Amino acid sequence: MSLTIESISCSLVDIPTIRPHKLSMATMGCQTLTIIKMTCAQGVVGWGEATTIGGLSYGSESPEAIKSAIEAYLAPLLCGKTFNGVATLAETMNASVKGNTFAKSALETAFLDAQGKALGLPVSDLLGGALTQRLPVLWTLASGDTEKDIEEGKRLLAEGRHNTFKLKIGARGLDVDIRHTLAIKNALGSDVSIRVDVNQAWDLSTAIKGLAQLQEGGIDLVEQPTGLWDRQGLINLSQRFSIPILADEAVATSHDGYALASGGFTGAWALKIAKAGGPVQALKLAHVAQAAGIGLYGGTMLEGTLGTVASLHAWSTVKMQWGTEMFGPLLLKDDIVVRPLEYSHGQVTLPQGPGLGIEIDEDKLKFYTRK
Ligand code: MUC
Ligand code: MG
Repeated sequence: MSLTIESISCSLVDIPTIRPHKLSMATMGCQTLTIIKMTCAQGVVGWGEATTIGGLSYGSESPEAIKSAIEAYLAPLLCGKTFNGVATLAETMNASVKGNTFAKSALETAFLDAQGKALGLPVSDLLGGALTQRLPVLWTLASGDTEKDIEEGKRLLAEGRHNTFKLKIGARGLDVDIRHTLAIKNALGSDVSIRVDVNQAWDLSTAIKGLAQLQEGGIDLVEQPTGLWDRQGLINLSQRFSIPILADEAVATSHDGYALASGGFTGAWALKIAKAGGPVQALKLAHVAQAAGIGLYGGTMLEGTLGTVASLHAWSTVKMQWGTEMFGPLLLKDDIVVRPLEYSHGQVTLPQGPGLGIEIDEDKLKFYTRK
């Protein structure tokens, strides 16, 4: 189904978080969503989101740079042109703009939303069809305080909202991080799956010590222990320990996936639409993983509902052996959609309806847009 893009507008939306969220490289108190409105001929409107973490401390595109890349370069390339699908849209963007996968992800999402609405089909149908309508979702305990994290974990278990938790470590010394992790593991009980995300903070020798202790302590998964550039180090660690390693920052596109898999990496990969350049591009990495026998995990950049739902449509079409972390909207004090997502029993429901299946509350969008 061909669509002519008439205009693209872009807003920076600042929403406070429910509590400080501490990662190894930044502490978040507010999340900035870059929101795209794509208006196509016949009045069809698609929405997309590009979100990163902690300004420029996590990724190489800041919210302000994403907005500027879209307004100055990508929107002029796309407006006035007709596309029959995401393949030609991506080809047009990639022919003139290198990198900038966050910005491209928002545009690919908005085009899929518009195309789904025009065809009367959910985005998951455009991506191959959903295998499931309910996806597992863990929660990240990252207040920075062991006792507060235990309290939060116990409350969420009692409410039945989540049964799997990820801890953010790496900002403090290894001994402190191991004590913190094992205290939470012991307090929440042996049935609860605990994973950690180091966000690249360890050098190789710290990683070797840390992985041995986490493996011994019954932790289920260690995410990105070392620098994203150290591909060989990550491959060696994955072969040396039986605790599985989840590559996150090290695996953005299908090219990274191919290099890791052919090098002998044995762990799992975190898919993120922002790293890859959109839901379709992220699924290309998923297919490399499937071909190589590598497990998958649905990752987040702590997006609001729009970006979370775009990811869920993609994740619903493949088997996620390690579940997902699509809890971003729950970390935000408010959102810009009319109906929030339904989270319960450690799962989230894929919205129904054409396109992404969500309705933007344009008054709220205006209220939270940076002036
Ligand atoms: C990351 O690196 O995984 C995902 C969950 C969370 O708390 O932070 C993000 C980023
Ligand atoms: Mg991570």
